Amino acid sequence: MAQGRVIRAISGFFDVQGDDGVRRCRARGVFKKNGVTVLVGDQVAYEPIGSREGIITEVLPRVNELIRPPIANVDHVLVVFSLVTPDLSTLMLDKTIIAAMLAGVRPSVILTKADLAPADEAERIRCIYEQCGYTALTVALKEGVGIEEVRRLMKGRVNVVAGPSGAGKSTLANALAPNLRLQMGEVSEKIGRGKQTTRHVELFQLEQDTWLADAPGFSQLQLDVDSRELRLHFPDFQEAAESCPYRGCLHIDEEDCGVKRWAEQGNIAQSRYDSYRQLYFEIREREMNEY
Ligand SMILES: Nc1nc2c(ncn2[C@@H]2O[C@H](COP(=O)(O)OP(=O)(O)OP(=O)(O)O)[C@@H](O)[C@H]2O)c(=O)[nH]1
Ligand SMILES: [Mg+2]
Ligand SMILES: [Zn+2]
Repeated sequence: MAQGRVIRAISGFFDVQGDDGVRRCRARGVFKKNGVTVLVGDQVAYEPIGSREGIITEVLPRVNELIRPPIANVDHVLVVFSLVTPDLSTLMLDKTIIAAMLAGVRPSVILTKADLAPADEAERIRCIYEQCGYTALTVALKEGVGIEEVRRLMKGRVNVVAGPSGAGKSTLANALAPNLRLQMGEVSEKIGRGKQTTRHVELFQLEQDTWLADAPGFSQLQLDVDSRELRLHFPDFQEAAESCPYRGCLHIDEEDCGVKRWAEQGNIAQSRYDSYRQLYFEIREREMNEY
């Protein structure tokens, strides 16, 4: 039985890259009945038909799985957000990072359009994420600034971009591999948002062991985490949390909370603490509706 990797999914068909090239495959009929889904990134077993087609007979166990974008078996999420146009939502950025961590995938932060933002502001934001322990880069894609650093980060891994429409995800992929010729879109001046130019997740092999998936942008994301455990996914809170009055402090309404004090003093970025509070209450409300 041949094995390969799903690189593209188009209306019921899956392109599978195996040893002898790419085949357009259908999934075996029983998959639907058994609730088996096939994701881009899946390792699959297939029966070849002729020289260019096949049938997927089995989806091999996944190492991990992201919901936004929908993809399996990635090593690294490039969290791509523009500093301006569209304006940076630190809440969505923080959320996207946490979603990657919850899926067990390492995130790095790529802040695009540095050519359009004040340099000190770009650097201030980059440092917030570096202090969290993530690799964080600012890039100016049209001028080619920062591309080689991103390339080094991706080497030897299966990478996927995640971020809002218009952030520059396809522009980044094109800058890394101009032969891809991916479609790029304008950002609407009127509403300040991207136009959902990329429609499908698609994996490209850049080098022997290096893959990159381009993916549609998204503006909504649900974090699958208990409200009481959300705090553990903010690495920049951990040191301050040691001076909280008790273990398990939620850093919300507690007296003498170390995290709140650090945020007030500027030792934890205000935007990070704001994201935490907002996400805490968002998750809390969902939990209340569940019971
Ligand atoms: N000035 C500047 N423009 C950029 C940069 N990166 C991307 N852009 C522009 O931003 C716009 C949107 O870029 P895309 O690559 O299509 O954005 P995307 O994230 O792929 O968007 P979707 O496919 O809709 O999710 C395009 O007009 C790009 O030329 C950058 O670093 N600087
Ligand atoms: Mg795109
Ligand atoms: Zn606390």
